[in-house]
Amino acid sequence: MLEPRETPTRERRSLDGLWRFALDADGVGRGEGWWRGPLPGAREAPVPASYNDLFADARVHDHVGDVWYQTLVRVPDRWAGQRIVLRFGSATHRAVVWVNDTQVVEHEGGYTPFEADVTDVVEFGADNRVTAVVNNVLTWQSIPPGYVDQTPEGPRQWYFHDFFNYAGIHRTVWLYTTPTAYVRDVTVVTGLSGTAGTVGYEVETAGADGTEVRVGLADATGTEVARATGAAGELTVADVHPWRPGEGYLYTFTVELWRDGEGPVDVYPLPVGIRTVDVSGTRFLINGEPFYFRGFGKHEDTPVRGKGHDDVFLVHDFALLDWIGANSFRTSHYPYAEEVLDYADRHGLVVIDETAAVGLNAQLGATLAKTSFTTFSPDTVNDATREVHRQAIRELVARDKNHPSVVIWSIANEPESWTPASRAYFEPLVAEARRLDPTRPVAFANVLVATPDRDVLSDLFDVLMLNRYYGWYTDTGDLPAAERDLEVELSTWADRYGKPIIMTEYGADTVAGLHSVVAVPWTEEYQVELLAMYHRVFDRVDAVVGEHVWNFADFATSVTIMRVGGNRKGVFTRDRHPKAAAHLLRRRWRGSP
Ligand code: BDP
Repeated sequence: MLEPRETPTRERRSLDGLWRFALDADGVGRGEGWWRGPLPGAREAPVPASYNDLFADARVHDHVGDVWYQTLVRVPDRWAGQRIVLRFGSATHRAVVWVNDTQVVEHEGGYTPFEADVTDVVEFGADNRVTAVVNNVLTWQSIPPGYVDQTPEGPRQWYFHDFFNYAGIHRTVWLYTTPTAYVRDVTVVTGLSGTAGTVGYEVETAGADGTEVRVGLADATGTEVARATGAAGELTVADVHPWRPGEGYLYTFTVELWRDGEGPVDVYPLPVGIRTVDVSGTRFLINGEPFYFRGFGKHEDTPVRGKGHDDVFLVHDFALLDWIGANSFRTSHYPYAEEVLDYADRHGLVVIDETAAVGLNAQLGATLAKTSFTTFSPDTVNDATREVHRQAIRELVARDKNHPSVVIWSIANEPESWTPASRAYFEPLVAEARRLDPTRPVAFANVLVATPDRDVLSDLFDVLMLNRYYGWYTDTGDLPAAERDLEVELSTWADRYGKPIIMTEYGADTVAGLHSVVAVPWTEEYQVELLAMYHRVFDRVDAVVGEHVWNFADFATSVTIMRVGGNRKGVFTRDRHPKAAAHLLRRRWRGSP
């Protein structure tokens, strides 16, 4: 799926800003046809942002069900004759959209884009009403899953993951044009051989009878280095400048649709980084060289705006990643905004790209949602859930396949992975991820109870990604015991699988400003000592090829007795101030004093 861009043949207009906003506490808006006129009430909400923390109102914060957004957009006369597309970067967790009185699209899944061709629905040279109903309910058939209890006070949402269920229109909404003959999709696969690079490509067009596809590749100075004709092929670049961690060198791959006598009827440029990714034994290779992941599991989470994308925090978070010496991060636990991946491409950050399949795990559910259930069953995570999960993988790959920064598909976080049912559930999903993209390793983040003796999934995957909390959830406060237990477990994984191991989570809740001369849990000193202990072990286990601390920053969670003002495992506070551990990491990762 292509991002909307301004090109010689395309225009785009952002619909971001204040929209009308209405809470549909009684769930009557769909029946009453709220899209047909101005929304009730006087509330307004910014797009993009989560709505939960905007108003001083618990009913909004804890709302379960539909909310409505509405705006007016003028479609210029000069756009007549073009194809007009309305595109949402995301709406969490599902949405139905109308333009004027016509329903144009509905979409399931809170973290991937969707769009509708609205050419026949809009009025040119006039204001058009765009209305979206956004629903935040998590069910056994959503990714991530959850369930709703009916209580005397109304519906109560439960879920099995450790981040607050922020909802709303979280990413930019675009109205954009394409010509009627247009480039619908582009897939590139890059390679390196000696000093040459290759860009294999496939272009999908629509309405393009009688046109010819021409492609060209320009280097970062704009000099054309290769060109070809035809919808599929391979370009060769002599003396290639590869994309590499720390240096986001990008070429521009430009697709043109030519019609005889008319010249290019559509033009679409795509940034392309030429690099390779491989797994060889216990090594993770980028451009044939061993790569060691240093960084974090992150969240899209900031004060007030929740999960709304924000360029200020984008730039600031990447500046902090650079300051601390991180070279990579995981999009825990859902696909992040496209702007984040574009930025990672340009700045040479390496990304583990994750679906929103978090919490497929009855054991975690028992802690977080105080309920007992069987993870995989006809009444809980079932075949229908798997289809939603499969679709989530498809949409992730469709959106992110061309990003050089993305080097691993993570198809789930901490699912149940020790039962025959879990294997039956995951086998086809792994196959699907490989079918969709044979070029990138596939992995999942393994939960601490799924030790090498219990786990039945890891042979299906290319890289072992382990989330471990020795010294926190187990061996609490006992770092010598934690050090022994961690090393035994890591060595067992290494011996048994001979695959690269990335520690995708390790950390300790830490209240900024809490100190103690004796390092006890929750203090800054304890976080420092715990991370240092993990690092000693990583350095002794050769198969470990990466360390991602949990978490980059403190983040909002649902209410449980395990959390005080959210999850405090951040190395930075929620407003991005460093805890003492930030300096430890900076010393290790940058070698800075
Ligand atoms: C793991 C989860 C992560 C949590 C973390 C924690 O993958 O989402 O936030 O533990 O407990 O179970 O801090």
